[in-house]
Amino acid sequence: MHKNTDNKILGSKLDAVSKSLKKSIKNLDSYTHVRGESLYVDDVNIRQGTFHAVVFDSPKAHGKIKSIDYSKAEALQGVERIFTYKDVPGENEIGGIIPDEPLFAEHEVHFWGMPIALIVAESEFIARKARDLISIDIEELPVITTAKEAKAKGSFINAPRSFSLGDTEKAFADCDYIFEGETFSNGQEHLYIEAQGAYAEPLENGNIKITSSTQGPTAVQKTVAQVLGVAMHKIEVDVTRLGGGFGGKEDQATPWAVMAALATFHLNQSVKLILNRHDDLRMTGKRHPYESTYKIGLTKDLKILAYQSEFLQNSGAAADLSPAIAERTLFHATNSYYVPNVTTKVLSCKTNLPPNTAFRGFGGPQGMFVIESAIAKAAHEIGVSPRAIQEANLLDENDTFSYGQIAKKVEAKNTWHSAKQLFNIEAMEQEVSEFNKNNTAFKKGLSFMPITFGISFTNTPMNHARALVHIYLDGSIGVSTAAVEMGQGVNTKMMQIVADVFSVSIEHIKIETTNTTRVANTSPSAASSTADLNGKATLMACTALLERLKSVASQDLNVSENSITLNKEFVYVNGKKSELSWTSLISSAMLKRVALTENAHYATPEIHFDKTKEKGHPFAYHVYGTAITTATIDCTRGTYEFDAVKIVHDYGKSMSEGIDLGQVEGALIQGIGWMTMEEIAYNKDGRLLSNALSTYKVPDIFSVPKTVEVIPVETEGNDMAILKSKAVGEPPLMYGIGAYFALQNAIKAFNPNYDLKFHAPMTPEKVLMGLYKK
Ligand code: LUZ
Ligand code: MOS
Repeated sequence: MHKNTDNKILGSKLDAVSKSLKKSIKNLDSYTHVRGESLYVDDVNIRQGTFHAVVFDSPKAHGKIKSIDYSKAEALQGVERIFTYKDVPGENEIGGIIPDEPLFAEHEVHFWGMPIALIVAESEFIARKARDLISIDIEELPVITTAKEAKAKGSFINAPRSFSLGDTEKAFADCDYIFEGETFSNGQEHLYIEAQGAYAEPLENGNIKITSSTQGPTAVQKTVAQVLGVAMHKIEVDVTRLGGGFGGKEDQATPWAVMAALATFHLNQSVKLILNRHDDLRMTGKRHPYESTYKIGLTKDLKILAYQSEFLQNSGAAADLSPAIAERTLFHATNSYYVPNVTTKVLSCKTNLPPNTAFRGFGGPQGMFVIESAIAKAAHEIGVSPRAIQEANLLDENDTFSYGQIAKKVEAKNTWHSAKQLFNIEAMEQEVSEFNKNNTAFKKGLSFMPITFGISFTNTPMNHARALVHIYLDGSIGVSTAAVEMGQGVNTKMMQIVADVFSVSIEHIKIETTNTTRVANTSPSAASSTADLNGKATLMACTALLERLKSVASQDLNVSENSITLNKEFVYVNGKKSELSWTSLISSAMLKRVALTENAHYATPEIHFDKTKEKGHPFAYHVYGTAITTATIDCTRGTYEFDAVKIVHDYGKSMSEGIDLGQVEGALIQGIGWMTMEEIAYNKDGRLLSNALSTYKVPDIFSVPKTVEVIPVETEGNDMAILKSKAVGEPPLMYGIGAYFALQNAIKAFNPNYDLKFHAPMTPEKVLMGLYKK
């Protein structure tokens, strides 16, 4: 679907396209993936006698547990034991930010799908059969499913947060236009291809090894230790790779690993727990639905002078990562715009849904959707193109974000104007208006979507990583970091760094599994920061080893250290190849008893944030970009297609064109899915209705835009990014927001009386209602 950019369109601008993008390396995993040889949790060679586990979960969203009868299940042949909260030797508590989440329900249940017990049996089949034999009596309590209801009842996770800049109240008095409204964006199912799972095995002395499909090995280790009441060093967590995470395994891979470990702890036998798709959909949290209100004030020349919004986050039944996600919503509430007077507030509303969690963008997309809605509303009422308002307010160098950070190396205008020029916006608009003039049964719409996304964990103390690099005596290299490979290609990037520093071919390098005994106290692989943080640590470790090797070479060749470089597996002196090869150099270092192992620690410099003032400099840098989306709607059916999404994206100096383009395309489609088709539905009793892929529609190959064009903008990159290649994981998801507004503009072309609604996803049903609503 990616089309190489036509040289004619680019013309002389081609030179402006980043030259470094020529560098292209295949994703390391591509070979084993296509051969079906890549290893996941379910592929672990299980020990003889391994038990299999299934979770028994609540069949009601809220209530008091009156009684549970396990006797029939326990009597089933092949059932080993059923574990409940009574079997927890340490704390029955898994909450990461706030301790408000039991591993197993004790006397009350708070969401439909809340774990109550773990059935351990000889086979998964038997455990499932046993689950059907458990009877439970629950006295039902009132169920809250929406954030608004929770707010009305005063049901919150924690205290609200609020950011402000300037004097919003006063500024509204100076505005020529003021508009208010409300928006809704729904949740989103992660739908990682590999469901949640873990395999626990007993080692000697009560130690336990866990293979987990987690983005956060340390979170698993810490929580297992806490629940079992043992020290962290008794627990080893190992991760080879995940079949996708998208944030769904940042916190919510933990309970399953803990349960498997708990059973192993008691039985001294290996235990495997892998959720099937239905259990996973029902028991795990998703992207947070948000109900929000906005007030936007503009001057006659379309400058946004004041902006106010209140975000109601549907957090679900426990905090999970909700407070951090709420915070990121505030950080991105003004997207790519400079607004001098801003007041934003977020309330994490406690409901009886599964605890909602991290999902690519981490609350940022929800915040951006609201200001884009406010701009669309203002444009509609004033009678200008939304684009005119967007363009008049783009962020500039040295503008201040509402959280106090000063914008530097801003590419908002650059990507915007490059997109207009490179994609020939006049021709695109002409085509849309001609089409709309000549067609009644079909209409086209076009939208612009600029993005600005902050890179770093918003929680400053999480921004660190380590790398452990061994050079073995034959010259081969083993690299361990905290980075978890989940399909994003981070292992390939780590390998590139090592190959670059030592100038050796990738055949010499192995990226090890992510393991808490080799790299400890890690942050999860999240926040788009994994390659930056772990890459910087890897670079530091390799550079320290290189210095040592240069010293060895200078002794062997009797030349100064400064004259030495490594090039294609040979030592060069003053740029000239010597006889000393990489492998001979390593042998020599061994004979000289030089340490060939290095451990490095990287902590992002400069960042800080003061929560008491809600001001600081939380992000190492920002990623920018602009997408132009065109859509065609079928005005008889309400169905639609995306003709094209054309993007100018700020990759910095990409390390790998293929991998980064894959991230942009994947994120874009995931964003379009969230905005246009993926419809999470719970009934008012809190039961998930969209509980299978027959009722939860995700984008397939037919819903992908006919053209996706991504042009890298020439930027210097950023020193805080690894090798000046900017983080790419999350930012492009937000291009998908443009899909909503392209559809909305197409509806307006058909029905000029359309009363704008900001209620995502924009499903065909909603398009149809918009087309014919008077
Ligand atoms: N996870 C997290 C994240 O714990 N903190 C963050 O700031 C974040 N941002 C994006 C995605 N995951
Ligand atoms: Mo995340 S939303 O796990 O970066």
